[in-house]
Amino acid sequence: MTATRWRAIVGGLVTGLVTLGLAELLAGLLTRFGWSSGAGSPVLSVGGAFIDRTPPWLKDFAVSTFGTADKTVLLIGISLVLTVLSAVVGLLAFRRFAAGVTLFVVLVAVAALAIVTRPDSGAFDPVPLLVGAYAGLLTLRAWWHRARGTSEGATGPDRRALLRLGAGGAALGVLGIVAGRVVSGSARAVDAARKAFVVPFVKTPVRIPSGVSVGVPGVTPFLDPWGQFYRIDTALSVPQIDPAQWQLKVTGMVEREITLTWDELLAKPMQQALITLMCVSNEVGGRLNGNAIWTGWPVRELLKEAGVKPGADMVLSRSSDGFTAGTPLEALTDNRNSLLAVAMNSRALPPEHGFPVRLVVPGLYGYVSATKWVVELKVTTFAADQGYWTPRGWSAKGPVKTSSRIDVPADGDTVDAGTVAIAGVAWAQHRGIKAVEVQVDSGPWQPAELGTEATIDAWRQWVVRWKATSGRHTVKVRAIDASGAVQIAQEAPPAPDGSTGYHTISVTVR
Ligand SMILES: Nc1nc2c(c(=O)[nH]1)N[C@H]1C(S)=C(S)[C@@H](COP(=O)(O)O)O[C@H]1N2
Ligand SMILES: [Mo]
Repeated sequence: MTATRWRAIVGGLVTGLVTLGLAELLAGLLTRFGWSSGAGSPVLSVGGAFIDRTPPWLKDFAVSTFGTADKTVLLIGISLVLTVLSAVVGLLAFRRFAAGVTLFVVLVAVAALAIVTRPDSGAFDPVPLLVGAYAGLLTLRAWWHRARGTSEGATGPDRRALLRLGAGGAALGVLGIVAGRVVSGSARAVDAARKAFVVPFVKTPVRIPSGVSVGVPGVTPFLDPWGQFYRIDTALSVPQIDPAQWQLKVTGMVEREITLTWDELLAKPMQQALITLMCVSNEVGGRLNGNAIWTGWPVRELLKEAGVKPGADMVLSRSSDGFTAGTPLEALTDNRNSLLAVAMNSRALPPEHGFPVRLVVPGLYGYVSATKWVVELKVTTFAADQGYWTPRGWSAKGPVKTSSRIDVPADGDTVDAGTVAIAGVAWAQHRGIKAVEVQVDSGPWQPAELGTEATIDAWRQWVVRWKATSGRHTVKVRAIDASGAVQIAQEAPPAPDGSTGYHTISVTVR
């Protein structure tokens, strides 16, 4: 490639970096200081728009190939595409400056469209990109003049000036992107509000019975240790919501629309409940579930205040970032502990788990119930509305399926002959676990010893003390819910309404 071409490409890259660096930095500052909820970031808004428009086959491919790293892969992909497009802008600009500028403007317009159409986009959110784009255009023009040698008195490319411009622009760009990400990571108001948060008083706090643990090392702890709760959502960056700005609107088929503020919510009589959350994407033996004590106000009380009109059968909850879940009305109005939760294990919700307010509903998979950063409850019907995942190939309704997991030994472990504790957890939220059984090779199903039942809404630990004899063995587990229904043996993948099959491991005994 000729030197001119290289210069053109570098000019395009520097233009792109200056644009993004300035935009990401400004967007980060707006978020940090509470002027934006984060939609100002061009990269994250384009990424978010992409996620929401990803066809189900591509999403399934991404998740099965990259797992929970799928978001990182998406960001890497966006960076690569942006790099190529910036280079093209540079090359075009060298042929005809106007052509390069045209492509640049088109790209900025696409990103601006992604920004203004984000569900949580605010009035200031397009500003960082526009400022960045203006600086980018100035950079491109300056580069073009110096590379062409068309500045006054010049006789050829001004290599020194190009080096300065290139290094300066690239440094500004990279620093801006990094600094923007860092400062926007947590909004000041959110940090302050979480620090000042005092867990609301509850009349009857959850008391965990002493026997919930079977006392076997390596078994999933009854309550997830702080910071280790599984996380699943479509958000590329964690929404930063200042509780002082937060509102929950109750809309749709109600007698009275209601707008609830943070202070009003905290003044309500709060309850505590132990609930094991569960992701529908969990594979047999997987770990996409977690147990916590949630503090919140029962959703049924709010719906009572609003007055649900006859004919409604669903509540579509909406998060600030546009995610929606369609929950059967009944699950939010019967006597179960469906909560507008403000605390997890007696602390403010972590931002990634929905601060300031989220829904938790015992007995349903998270995708149809556990909306984080919740801002609206629309009372409606399954005929009229759909939650986020339904048009993407998942069932409209998602009751949790009875299931169980072997935590120890791990699949493929080698253990000593003698008594070996086989142990794990089993769940059938809101029905309760009656029994767990283990089968070694093709032997009889043996009953496990169960941890005390704290509530039918949480998992139970179980253990079987196995007289292990040397050789290779296959160990299977199955759970039986309180109604006597045995866990489904037939193997099925997570889509469309939850995996089934018995968790099976192989162990070598020496
Ligand atoms: N706003 C929002 N809430 C959401 C989701 C989401 O993508 N966005 N995902 C749901 C899904 S699929 C699950 S399994 C649970 C997970 O909650 P956790 O991340 O606190 O464990 O959140 C639910 N709430
Ligand atoms: Mo999920």
